[in-house]
Amino acid sequence: MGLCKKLLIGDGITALITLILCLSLGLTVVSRNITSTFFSRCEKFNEYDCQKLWDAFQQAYVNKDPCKVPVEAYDPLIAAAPFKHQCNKTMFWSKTKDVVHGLTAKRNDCFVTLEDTLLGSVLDNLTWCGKEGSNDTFTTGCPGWSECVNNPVRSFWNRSSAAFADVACGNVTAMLNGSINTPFNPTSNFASVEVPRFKASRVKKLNVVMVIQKNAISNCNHSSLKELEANMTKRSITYTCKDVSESRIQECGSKPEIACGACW
Ligand code: N1C
Repeated sequence: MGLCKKLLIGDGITALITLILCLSLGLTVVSRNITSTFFSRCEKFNEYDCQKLWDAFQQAYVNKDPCKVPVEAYDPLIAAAPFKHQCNKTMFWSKTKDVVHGLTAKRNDCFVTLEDTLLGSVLDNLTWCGKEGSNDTFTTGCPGWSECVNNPVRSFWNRSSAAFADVACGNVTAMLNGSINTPFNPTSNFASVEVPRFKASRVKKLNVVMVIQKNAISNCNHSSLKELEANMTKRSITYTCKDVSESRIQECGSKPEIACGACW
C-alpha cells in the first residue's frame, strides 16, 4: 500500500488508474482477512468441511443488497452445521457477554454458549456484508442495526440463536445483566428469539443468573423478570432466579473443584 501512496502523486490519469487499483486491492485484502479468520477458526473444529461452510455462508449475503438479507438466508448454513443437543449445559446471555465468556473460557466443562459452537465461534465479533453486482465480502461500510433490520450480521445472529434455542434441553441457564434498567428486555435476542423457541417438551427448567455488582439490590425482583417468570410458568417450565455478584462469578471460574452451577 506504500507504493500506492507514491504512485498517487503522479499525473491525473495515472493517479486515477492507480486509485482504482489500490481501492480494489484494499477491498481484496479486507475480504481475504475475513476469509482467513473464518477458515482458521473453523479448522479448530475437526469434523467440518470448512470450504462447504464458507460457501453456504457466502450464499446468504454475497451479491445482495445488504439491507435485504432475511433471517432465512442462513438456513443452508445452519443445515450444514446443525447445533447439537447440549442437555443441561446450554447457556444464554443478554448484555453479559464478557462475564459469560470469562467464565466459559475457564470452565468449558460446565456451559456451552452459542460462541462455543462452530458457527458462533467462527463469526463472533465479525462484520460482513455484500453488494449487488459484486462477488466480494466487505467488512467496512456495512449497514448497522439502526440503518436496516435485514442486515447480514443481525440476520445471522437471529437465525443462529433461534437454532441454538431449538435444541436446548433439560436445565438451561441465562445470565442477565442486573445493572441495567431492563434486564429482560423484549427487544433483545434472548427475549425475542430464544425464549419463545424453548420447547416445553424439552426444556424443564430455566435458571436465571442475575449478574449484580457487590452489595447491589436484588434485580431478580425487577418487573421484567416477573414477566419472564409468568411466561415460563404458563408453559410449564420451572423458573428460578438468583442474584449473583460479578466477582463471585469470576471466582467460580477459578474453582474447578466445585460442581458446575453449585458455585452460586
Ligand atoms: O440481544 P442479546 O444480547 O440478548 O443476544 C444474546 C443471545 C445469547 O443468548 C446468544 O445465544 O443471543 C445469542 N447471540 C449471540 O450468541 C451473539 N454473539 C455475538 C446474540 N448476539 C450475539 N452477538 C452479538 O452481540 C450480536 O452482534 C448482537 O448484536 C449482540 C447482542 O448482544 P446482547 O444485546 O448483549
